[in-house]
Amino acid sequence: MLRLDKFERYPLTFGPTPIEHLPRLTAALGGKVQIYAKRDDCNSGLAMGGNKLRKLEYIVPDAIASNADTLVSIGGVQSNHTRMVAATAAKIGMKCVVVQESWVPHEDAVYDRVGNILLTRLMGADSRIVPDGFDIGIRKSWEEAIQSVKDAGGKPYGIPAGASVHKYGGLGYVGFAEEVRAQEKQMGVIFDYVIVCVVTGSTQGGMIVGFAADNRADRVIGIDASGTPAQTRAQVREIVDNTAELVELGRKVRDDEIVILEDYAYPAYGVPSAETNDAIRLAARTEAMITDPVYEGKSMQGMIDLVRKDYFPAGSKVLYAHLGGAPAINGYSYTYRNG
Ligand code: 5PA
Repeated sequence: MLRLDKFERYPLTFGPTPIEHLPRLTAALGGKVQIYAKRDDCNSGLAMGGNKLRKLEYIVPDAIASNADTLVSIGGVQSNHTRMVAATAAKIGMKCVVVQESWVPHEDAVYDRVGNILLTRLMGADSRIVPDGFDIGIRKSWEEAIQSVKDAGGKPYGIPAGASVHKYGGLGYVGFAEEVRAQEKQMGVIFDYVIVCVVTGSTQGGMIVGFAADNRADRVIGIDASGTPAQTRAQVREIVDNTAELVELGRKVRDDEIVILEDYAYPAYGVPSAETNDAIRLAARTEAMITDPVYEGKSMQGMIDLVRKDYFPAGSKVLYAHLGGAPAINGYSYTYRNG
């Protein structure tokens, strides 16, 4: 038994997210493998939701207990995470400063006006665009933003990129695994694989710990979208170790239980390939399921390619973890001008 219950959780989501069968996508991919999706993209009424809220549910109690008045976080210009931190701050009555680094070489005229950043600004966050490039680690620009809140007499609470290297960042997705186990019982199915996009690492890291409890961590297939997979893998490793200890998994997770495929992040973080765009269109046209060019489009591309390559034995049930991110698609208006 994992000890997730000893951690306080501040509810930001509706509760367990639905799992749905995707029959038309399944058929479009030949029907040998059954495709399902767990819809964490529909998990909340807070500013369109997404994976970060599961993580933030375990971080908010610590932020409140610290007597902070300002949440300070970081991401790219079209970061989903900074949108979710802005939403959380609004919901709990704190101020919010978010640093938006220039992680993506954007070519769309409205990139810094629409989608995530529009929503972030609308919710009252102080959104600061800085020129620094892509890096999932602890950033100087973030430390400076924390200092700037202190200098102004405020009390900051820092949340790193993707809430990942926060001490409680992995707990939310341990909860995902517990939820899937309960849903499997209700539905009378067992999922053979889980597909998850990985960048800063605590989504997959939490799942790995959660599924290690019934020895199927290696069935969590991470699809790298960072383009810096060595750094992502190292960060997942660190999060897995820390989270396993927190929830008392009782054993060390082996390196071969951390599966991250590196083949789909090209040409770069935040830039979709032709194959990413084909995958986004296929999911949209078969299931009206919207995936984005930065994260979920790449994990969708990975899943489609793996099905076509017979990576999954015939008859497998594959669960695609849809982590959100659709608002960013507005920043790619030229790419999708013809659909
Ligand atoms: C993100 C992350 P992890 O960062 O936990 O590995 O999750 C990857 C991921 N899908 C997958 C969506 C929709 C995501 O938003 N987004 C970051 C952001 O700033 O939005 C942390 C990078």
